[in-house]
Amino acid sequence: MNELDTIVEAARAAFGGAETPADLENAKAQFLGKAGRVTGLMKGLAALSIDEKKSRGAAINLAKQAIEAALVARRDALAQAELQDQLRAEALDVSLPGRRRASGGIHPISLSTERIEAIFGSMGFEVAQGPEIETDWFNFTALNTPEDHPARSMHDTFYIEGGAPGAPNLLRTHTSPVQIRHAVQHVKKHRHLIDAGQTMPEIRVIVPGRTYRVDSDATHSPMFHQVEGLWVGENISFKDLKAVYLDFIQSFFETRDLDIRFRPSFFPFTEPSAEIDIMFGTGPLKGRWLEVSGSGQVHPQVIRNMGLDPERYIGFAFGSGIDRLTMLRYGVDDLRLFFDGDMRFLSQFQ
Ligand code: 2NL
Repeated sequence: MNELDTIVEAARAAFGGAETPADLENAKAQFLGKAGRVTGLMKGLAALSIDEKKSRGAAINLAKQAIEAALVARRDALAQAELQDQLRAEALDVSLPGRRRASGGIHPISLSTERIEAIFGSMGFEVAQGPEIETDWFNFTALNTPEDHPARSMHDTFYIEGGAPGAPNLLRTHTSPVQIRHAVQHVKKHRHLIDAGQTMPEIRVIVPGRTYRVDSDATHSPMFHQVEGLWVGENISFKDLKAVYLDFIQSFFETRDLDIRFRPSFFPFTEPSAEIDIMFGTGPLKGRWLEVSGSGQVHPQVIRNMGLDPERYIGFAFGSGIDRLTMLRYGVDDLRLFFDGDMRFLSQFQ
């Protein structure tokens, strides 16, 4: 092998051994750079005759072209390899399953509340809302609750700062105050009809919502949910209460095989008053009377506090625990499960 072939072979070997573009450029300098071996051969031409220059020069050029071709080939190969590495590193596995966004759900108490609103809505009841922080007047006095009634004690009610002297504001103990607020607005709106001796549209409203009492065990929570109902007109009686409540409770539990009974009771805001019990004819609760609601004919003083004449207007009211109705409907035995926020429990309602 002549000297030029040896240099070309050496260049090919050096280029082939270069693993990176930088290595390759270093190898190139050894052959084609200013101090490189090919450049050295060119410099040697100066000492030769014209004829020798021609033939030797042509041979060196051929060798140089071969080296340049090897350089370009190796550059391409390294670029290809780099591209392949990059493609491999950035590859997407399109067969992987997507990441799902976890979807929220509706809390069982909210599910019950929505059902209750729909059922009473179908019977022509409006749904009203009001403040959870109440005045002593709307929560107790307007509802005919005497100053010394145990429900008004510090022991039973959460009192908070603010309010009238001697009558601090409080967290509402029932949703009745919202019914008083609603009734007062209703009466104000229809005052001209009432005063003209004409017929006022009936008050027919339910108020679901959060209520608060100082009480905490497996069946009592300091915050609980209540739905109260109120129907006031010129001729609304206990038979209307019985029809409405029976229809409601049978719709709520999705069965007609469900009995209802009224037991005499006492509330300051109704007279007469009654507890409402229900009994299932089938299922796990079959044959047991279960207390689900308080009720009664709205007390004349409460009618007066709404701005109406009790000689002319009469009606009924009831108050039921939404938490308890929900426990019965789903067979839940501990009220606190509703408020612990445990997904293992809550996700069962989705
Ligand atoms: C109970 C008792 C009851 C009422 C609530 C009421 C509301 C107005 C006027 C008269 Cl605006 N009464 N509400 C009446 C009787 C009973 O609830 O222990 N519920 C769980």
